[in-house]
Amino acid sequence: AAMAKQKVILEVLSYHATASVEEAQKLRTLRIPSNAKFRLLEFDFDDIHMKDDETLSACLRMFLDLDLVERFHIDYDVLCRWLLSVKKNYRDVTYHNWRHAFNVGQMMYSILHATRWWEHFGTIECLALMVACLCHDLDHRGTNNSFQIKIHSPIAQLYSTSTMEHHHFDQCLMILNSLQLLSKLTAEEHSRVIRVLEDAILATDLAIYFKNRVEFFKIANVGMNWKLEAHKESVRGMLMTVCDLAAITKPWDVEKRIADLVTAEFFEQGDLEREKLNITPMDIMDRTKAEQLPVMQINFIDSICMPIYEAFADLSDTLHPLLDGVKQNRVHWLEEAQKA
Ligand code: 5BB
Ligand code: ZN
Repeated sequence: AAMAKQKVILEVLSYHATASVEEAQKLRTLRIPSNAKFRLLEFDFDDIHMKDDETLSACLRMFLDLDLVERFHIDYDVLCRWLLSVKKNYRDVTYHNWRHAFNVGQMMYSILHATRWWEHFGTIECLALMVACLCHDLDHRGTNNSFQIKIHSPIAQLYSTSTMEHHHFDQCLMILNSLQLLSKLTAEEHSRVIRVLEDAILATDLAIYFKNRVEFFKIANVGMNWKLEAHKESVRGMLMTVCDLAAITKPWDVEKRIADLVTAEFFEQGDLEREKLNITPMDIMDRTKAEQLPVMQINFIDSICMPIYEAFADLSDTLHPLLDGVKQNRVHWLEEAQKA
């Protein structure tokens, strides 16, 4: 069984894109604009007007500003090659692509700043969280966990729960190791980063969010004790979900555009299920049920989004704008539902 698993691991990881020397050289010599120029501290940040190069410069700016490069003696050239590789190992799928990962990273950065929680987490955990955000959907195929299981994909043979999330983490480790991004960390620092990183990437499985949120709501209720590792661990996991779902907090035009991408990707999976697997897809993936989407978004907001953004607004006043954004989008989706 161990041998069989080894074989599957090799098969799954064999596809791996690396950056060219020229690309790395170009990125290394780019001037990196300020975070203000990119609006990186804003919760209503939108990447639509940015070129791919600029998303990479923006990542460099975030790592520099969080003092991760100096603190961990990260070689700037290695950091450039690592970012290029991370970007390359996202596929050109409709929603779960590099741009999504980049937006999740920007949201984490803006939250760590606005709340000043970077002081509580410290540089090790901030490094792990930023790497986690940029890597949390690596090699996503535009299909969900249950689809991997239905098609008996090699990844599903490796992991029966949090299937894709385990794979995103494996891909993340592979790229970190192949470029030796963390080579200057002490052994203790290194193992701590990897532990926090694994928890953070696995936390982006909604099933894990549901399992862990009960505990989190209790913490949000009584207030955060930053001296307790259990509290910090809980907040880190929930923060990943907050960043992952943050499209729902954005100005309506941005939210509408991103929801259309989510919808398109869901429908593409539904089409595959109908054509290749001969099954009727669930409603959210069924393009014949497109008129139900606004109602589905309202359910998504009420059952998943509102509770977590409410809890985070309780933890820090600075996060209230995110909750306000969710509430405004709920009004818009209600209007859409009445139109339909
Ligand atoms: C979410 C959980 N899923 C297993 C079943 C469907 N639900 S849902 O009913 O809350 C739902 C969520 C239904 C429709 C949806 O979108 C239709 C456009 C969504 C939805 N999900 N809407 C969004 O705007 C966003 Br963003 C998302 C998240 C999409 C990524 C799915 C993976 C979640 C990882 C945390
Ligand atoms: Zn994601």
